Amino acid sequence: MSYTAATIQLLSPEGSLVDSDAGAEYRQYIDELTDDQLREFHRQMVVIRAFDMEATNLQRQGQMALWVPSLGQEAAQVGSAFATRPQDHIFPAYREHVIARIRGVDPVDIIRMMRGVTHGGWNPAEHNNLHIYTLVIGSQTLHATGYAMGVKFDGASGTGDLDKDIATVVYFGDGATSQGDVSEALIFAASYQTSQLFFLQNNHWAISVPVTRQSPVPLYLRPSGFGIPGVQIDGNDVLASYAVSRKNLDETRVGGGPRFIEALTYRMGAHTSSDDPTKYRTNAEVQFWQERDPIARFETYLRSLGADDAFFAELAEEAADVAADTRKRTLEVVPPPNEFIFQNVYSEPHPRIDEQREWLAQYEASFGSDA
Ligand SMILES: Cc1ncc(C[n+]2csc(CCOP(=O)(O)OP(=O)(O)O)c2C)c(N)n1
Ligand SMILES: [Mg+2]
Repeated sequence: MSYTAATIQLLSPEGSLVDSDAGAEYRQYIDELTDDQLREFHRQMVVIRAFDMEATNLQRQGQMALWVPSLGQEAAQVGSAFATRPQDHIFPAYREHVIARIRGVDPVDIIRMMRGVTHGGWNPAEHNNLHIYTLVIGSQTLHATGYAMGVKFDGASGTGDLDKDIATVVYFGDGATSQGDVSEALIFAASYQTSQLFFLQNNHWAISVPVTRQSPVPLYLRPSGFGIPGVQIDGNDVLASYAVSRKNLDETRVGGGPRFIEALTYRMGAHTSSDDPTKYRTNAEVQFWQERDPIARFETYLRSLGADDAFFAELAEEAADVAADTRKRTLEVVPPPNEFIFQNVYSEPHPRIDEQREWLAQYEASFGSDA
C-alpha cells in the first residue's frame, strides 16, 4: 500500500515542494516556518536516528531486555510533535522516541524503562504533558479520549483560545486499529466531541501481519464511519506531518470535534529487537521505502534553501555526541534497591507486601554475601 491521489504530500521523495490541489489548504502553515524551525525539524530527526541506532546496539550487547526502534518514522513524529502547543497532552504508544525528546523527556529514561529499572518511565506533569509509553496495543486511545473528555468537562478546550485550549493527541499503529479499544475510543470521542487528534502511524506492519490483511479499505476512511473526519498524509514528509497536524489540532482545540490523521510511513527496522523481519517481508519492499527516506529528502530540501556542508557536518557531530552520551549513561545505570518494587503498590502498609518483601530478602540472602 502506498501513496494515492488522496495522500497529502507537501515535499516529494526527491526533496522538492509539491504544488497539488490537495495540499493547497496546508501550504500556509509551511510558509510561516522560519529557516531555524526547518533546521530544527531536521536536527531532531537526525539526532533521534543516531540515538535509536545506538539503543539498538546497546540492546544487542545485553544492556536492555528489549528495544523498539523508530527508524524510518522520524518525519511523522517530528512534524506532528512540533504542531502541538505547550498546553497539549500527548499519549504515545511505544516507539515515539523523538516526540518524547521534543517534549523534554531524556531519551535515556526510555532506555531505563526498557532495562526494567523504572516502573513507568516519567511523570507527565514534569515532562510537558507527555504521558507514559503504553505497550498494551491500542489502550492509550482510551486513555487519551478519557483525558480529552475530562478536559472538555473542565471547560479547558473549545473556548476559542488557540493559546489556552488543550488538544489531546494519541499515537497508535495500523495494527492497533484492529483492537476494540480504538473503536471504543473513536465512539466516545465522537459522542462527546472531544478536542482530540487520533494520529495513526501506518508503518505497514503489525509485527509480521501486513496492514492489507487488517483492512480492505485505507485506514483514514475508517473514522468517517464514526463521524470523525480522516485524512491521509505522506508520513515520511515532515512538512505534511507538521502542516496537517497543525491545522487539525488548532481546529479540534477550539471545538471543531475530533480528527484523525493516517500517516503512511514505514518501519525500516525490526518490529523490536526480538523480531527478524526478513522472515516475512521482501528486500524489494524495504528498498522501496528506503528511496522514500524522511531524512534524505529533507536534507535535499534544506540544501535547496541554502543549508551548507558545515551545517550538516555539525549536526552529524551532535548526533554522534548524543549517541556516545547515551551509551555512557546507559552503562552507568544502577539498578534500584529491591525495596523499589514494593513502593507505591498500596498507599498504606499491607501484610501481603510485607510477606513478599521478607521472602525476597531471604531469597537474596540465600546467595551468601558475595552475591
Ligand atoms: C493487547 C495486545 N495484544 C497484542 C500485543 C502484542 N503486540 C505487540 S506490538 C503488536 C503489533 C502492533 O502493531 P501496530 O499497532 O501496527 O504498531 P507498530 O508496532 O507497527 O508500531 C502486537 C500484536 C500487545 N502488546 N497488546
Ligand atoms: Mg504498524
